[in-house]
Amino acid sequence: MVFKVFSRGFSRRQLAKVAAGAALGLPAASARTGEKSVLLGSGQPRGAAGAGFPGGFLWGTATSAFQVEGAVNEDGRGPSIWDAFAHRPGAIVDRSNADRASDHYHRYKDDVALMKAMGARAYRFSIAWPRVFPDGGGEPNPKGLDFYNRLVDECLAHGITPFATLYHWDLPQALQDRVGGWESRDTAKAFGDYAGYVAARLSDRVTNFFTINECGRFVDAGYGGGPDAPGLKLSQDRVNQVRHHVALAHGLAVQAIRAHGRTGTKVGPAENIVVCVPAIETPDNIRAAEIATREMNAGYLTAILEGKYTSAFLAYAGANAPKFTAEDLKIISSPVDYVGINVYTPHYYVTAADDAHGFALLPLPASFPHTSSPWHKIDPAALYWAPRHVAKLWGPKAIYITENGTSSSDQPTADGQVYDLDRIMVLRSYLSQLQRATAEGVPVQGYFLWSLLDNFEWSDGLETRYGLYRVDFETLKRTPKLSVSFYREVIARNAVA
Ligand code: PNW
Repeated sequence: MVFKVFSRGFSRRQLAKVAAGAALGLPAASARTGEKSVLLGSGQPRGAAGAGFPGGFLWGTATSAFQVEGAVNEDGRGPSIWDAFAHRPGAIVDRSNADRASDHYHRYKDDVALMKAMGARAYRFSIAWPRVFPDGGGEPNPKGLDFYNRLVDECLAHGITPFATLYHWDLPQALQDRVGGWESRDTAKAFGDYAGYVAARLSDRVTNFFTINECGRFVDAGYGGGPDAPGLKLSQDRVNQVRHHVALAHGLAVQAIRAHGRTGTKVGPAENIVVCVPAIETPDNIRAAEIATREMNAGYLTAILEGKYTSAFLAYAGANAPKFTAEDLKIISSPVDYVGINVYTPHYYVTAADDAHGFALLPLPASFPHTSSPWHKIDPAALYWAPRHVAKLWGPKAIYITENGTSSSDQPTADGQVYDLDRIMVLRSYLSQLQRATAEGVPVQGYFLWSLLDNFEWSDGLETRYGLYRVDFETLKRTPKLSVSFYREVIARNAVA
């Protein structure tokens, strides 16, 4: 049995009903095209029976400023730590840089149209701090914020809800030069001021903000000797202090948004939570994986959501523990409206252990499968356990999956198409596990697929492709990969397709 569903003239409530039908396991045709879906050949949705998401579930895509915008010298933008780093010989695997990237700065209208064509209802983008404050603080650059005014207006005109991330790694170079970047509390303070400035000007149209993207990545990879800007190799005590300042910056931004944003403005972190999967789903291992989640995220998420550093974290850090005050922890744990988590990969497999910690982390076999990015081990269960642990440990009002997706080799075939079947396989299996979580009542309200476009994948450069749309970096032409059809189908059915 296949229903024909036509989108024209549908109210939101009616569309929600279609979604509810999908939740009951009833196959619906594409609400976008009004045509029978080719993916419904068998008349049955794939995945678990009743593989629908809750009504009103928000489907979106995500990008970040430095990775897509280009236009690095336009309209008064100041340099960021990533500009200098991307031009450092040897820093970027494929020797590319992000001077032009996907040219989103000039093509944002086309890109919003691409989202609309998929039926996406939300866009998570980031604001480039050095566009708004070229010097990190002091004099704002109104032309910089204007870009985001235009982008937000374009989204709203197309029924796409904007979600703005305030920091996705492009620290103003001036702050790195002047005070040592995140090594200084001054940077946390400057971030709070910037957040307040943006909230005052955008919150009439942007209701949802995320503070900082992936503290867990950029602190260690940028300051601890990894592959990211600013490319420092600090000792562990200094890295821990950097992390503390980033947590403090998050809290100051939450407070600034409350102070300067319109009533009802919402805010939370967007963190690449360390994902702890029970090796085998026994009650003891599940409990152990919860304990492990709390400890393995102790330097940031746990501090934000509990207002303390766990005793195991402080004992483990020993003399390298960050220096902090009780007042700092109060700021860090300022109440948030939701928790955003980026989920790509399982980080640890956990079993129960009879020791003081209560959990053991198992070594990963060398044969564990991964995507075209070697760090990205594939286990769809990560997208079930990550939000479930967050809900169980901290009971937030809402959770967003702020990123999930995969790179893939993405070579066009002779017909010019990109049949990214590996990406579809990863997305389908991960989404089945997210559906399992929502069906059990884990309060996940939305999902942002990383990424709308091929873009500058940090130190991997332009040739590691995460987009739903392929970008030809010579012509900047966008071509939908097969996964666009897949995601459109998921959105239309509000179910795993
Ligand atoms: C995220 N890991 O990075 C970032 O937020 C994006 O900017 C990036 O393009 C995307 O994921 C794809 O890499 C991550 O090792 C990098 O677990 C590494 C990990 C996770 C996320």
